[in-house]
Amino acid sequence: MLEGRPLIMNLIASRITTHPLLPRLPEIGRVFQRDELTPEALADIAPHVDVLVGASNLKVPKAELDLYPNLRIVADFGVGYDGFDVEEIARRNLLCAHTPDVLSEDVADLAVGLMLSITRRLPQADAFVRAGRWPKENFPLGRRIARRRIGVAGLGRIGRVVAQRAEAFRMEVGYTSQHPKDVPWRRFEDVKSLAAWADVLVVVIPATPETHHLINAEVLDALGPEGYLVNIARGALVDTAALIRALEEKRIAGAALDVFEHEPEVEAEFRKLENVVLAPHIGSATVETRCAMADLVCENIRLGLAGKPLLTPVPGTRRA
Ligand code: 8YV
Repeated sequence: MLEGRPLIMNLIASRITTHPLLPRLPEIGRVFQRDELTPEALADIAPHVDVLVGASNLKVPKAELDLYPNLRIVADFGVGYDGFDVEEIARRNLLCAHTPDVLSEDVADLAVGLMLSITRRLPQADAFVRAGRWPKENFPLGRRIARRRIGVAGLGRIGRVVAQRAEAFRMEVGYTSQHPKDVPWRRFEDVKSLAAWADVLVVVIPATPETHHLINAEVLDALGPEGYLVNIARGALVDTAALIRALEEKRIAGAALDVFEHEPEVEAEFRKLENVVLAPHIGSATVETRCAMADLVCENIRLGLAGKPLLTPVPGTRRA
């Protein structure tokens, strides 16, 4: 705390002008942009920082936490917290909030959009018309999704919404989850058997050391040459080299990806392939949802600073 106002260190780059959180933070405290500070300025300010703001695509490792000896709250602008050292945050008894639920519908919508984009070849259809090819050529046939099988790998908050949307498309739903759920859909023991059953495999599993490269060559081969992969979770869940090989060798029909192992860098091979649809991690990227996420981040920070229970603490960390 400096001059009576809480001090907020923001790790989200200020160049991201579309970010609705950035103008909101000064309502709560004095904000410093981590990426704009010189090492000397950082050293001066760091001991006074109360709140650290990050996002799911940023890293908050122990070394970052070490900089702020008086830190009280870590706020994540996102539902996923795989970049945050949650164990260390809990060990230090810090408050830690994230933004579940408010983004589930948008992320699920993107899964459906990607599924339709890859099966009906929407990006190629758009390019075909723009290039003036329609009067002279036939556009190749796509594949239907109605009455086909969707495998939701990870029936959590977002996975459930994906499954509900798929039902409206009259798809048959299968899923994996750590524990059986009270849902009318078929549960599979593991992702390989789900992939073998499904026509479209949608990955909605949190990234942890245990789920690293869960979607490997074996799972892709189980999905098979008629099967499509949709990843809206994290790039690290998929063995990228194995996926590129499977796509190049047409051992799966296609992949639609919103997330990448080394994002924002995307492997050059993906850009050359016809049987992929690529998006720049836009699952939650609508005005409405990003504003709801910003509201939730601000509310959690306010509550935490006031010593009141957080609305959405990260599991494994304290609520108040
Ligand atoms: C965001 C996300 O892209 O919530 C998550 O886990 O990956 C996304 O909602 C990200 O947090 C925004 O920077």
